[in-house]
Amino acid sequence: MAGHMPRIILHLDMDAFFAAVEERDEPRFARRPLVVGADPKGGKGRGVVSTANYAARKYGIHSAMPISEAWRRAEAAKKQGEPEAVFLGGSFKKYAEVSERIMALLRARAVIVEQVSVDEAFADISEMGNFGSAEKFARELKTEIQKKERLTCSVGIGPNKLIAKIASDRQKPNGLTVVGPELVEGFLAPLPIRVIPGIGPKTGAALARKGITTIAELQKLPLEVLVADFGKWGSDLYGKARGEDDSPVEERGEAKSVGEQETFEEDTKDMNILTARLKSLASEVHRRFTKDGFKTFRTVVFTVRFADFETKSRAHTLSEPAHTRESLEFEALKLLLPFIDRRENPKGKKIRLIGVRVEKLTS
Ligand code: TTP
Ligand code: MG
Repeated sequence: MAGHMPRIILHLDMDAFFAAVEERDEPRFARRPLVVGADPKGGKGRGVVSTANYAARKYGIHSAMPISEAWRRAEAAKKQGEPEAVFLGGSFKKYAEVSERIMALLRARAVIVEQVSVDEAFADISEMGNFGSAEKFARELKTEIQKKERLTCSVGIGPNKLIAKIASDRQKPNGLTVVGPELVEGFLAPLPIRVIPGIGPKTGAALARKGITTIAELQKLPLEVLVADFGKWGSDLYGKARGEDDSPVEERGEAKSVGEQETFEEDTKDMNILTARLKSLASEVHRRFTKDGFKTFRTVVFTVRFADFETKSRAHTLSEPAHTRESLEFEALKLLLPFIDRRENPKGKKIRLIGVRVEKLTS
């Protein structure tokens, strides 16, 4: 089982997401500064910038900035002879569809996925076993997203969600930053404290008054001092400055799926072991599905990771919604079989991990 392995967490964040989708779909915008957001109305517009591509960010334009300010900056740049910016209203429906397809690509490779926003997700990939394999996993994921969606993303990998999240932001755009457990302190030390999620203007200003702007400086503050100043949040800060975070990756909110996975002690292609473990996984998925208040599922997804880490998923959508443990077991078993024979496993590779997930849920 995965219990005693070090955790390996991946964080994926699409680059300049809304703007990148527009650039992709409208070649005439390619390489031009692009601002997605409210109508600027020649500088009189109200509302804000949703996002700007990297060319527009060079003009100082960024998310949440008043659109009138963005307009002013774009005009100033134009006067300097820089390319004229394009302002677009954007289509949230389109971005949501692209987002769904990207999340599906991630879910086809990782069983435990937590989507945190339209363009951002965590995956627990501890079963990769080591950070080298995890890095390869991330490269393949990035390549697939590039190939299928013609979009770039940035990925961070770390021993927990905190480090993975900070890491994905370090080399944007199109970055990949891997921080193994032994590198955590050194990775954090030179960074400004505001990269720590939760340190906003208020905590930032309070720490700045103490002369603290980098995480290295924050690391030097004793626990008692932080608790005296910030209470419970102070002790959280103490841990975060050291890169500590044990929060699990979990599908939350209105879960779109319920899934479980298991890594075997030893790679196997023994049919008896595989069916026994699959049944136990299916029971566990069914237990959580019921506990979380779901009534029916329509899609069953089965994932295998072979001994060489190649990962494949197969899904089956039923013509009618189902709800019993038996039907889940039965469907999962049907999905497993091709991985044991020639159809999906021509080289007869052993299996390292299996996962079962239900989707298209009703509650
Ligand atoms: P982000 O991931 O924060 O930004 P981004 O993807 O545009 O750029 P980056 O390369 O730095 O990751 O947000 C994802 C999308 O969410 C973004 O494209 C537009 C939308 N969004 C808003 O509408 N308003 C906001 O204030 C922010 C931050 C994002
Ligand atoms: Mg993003």
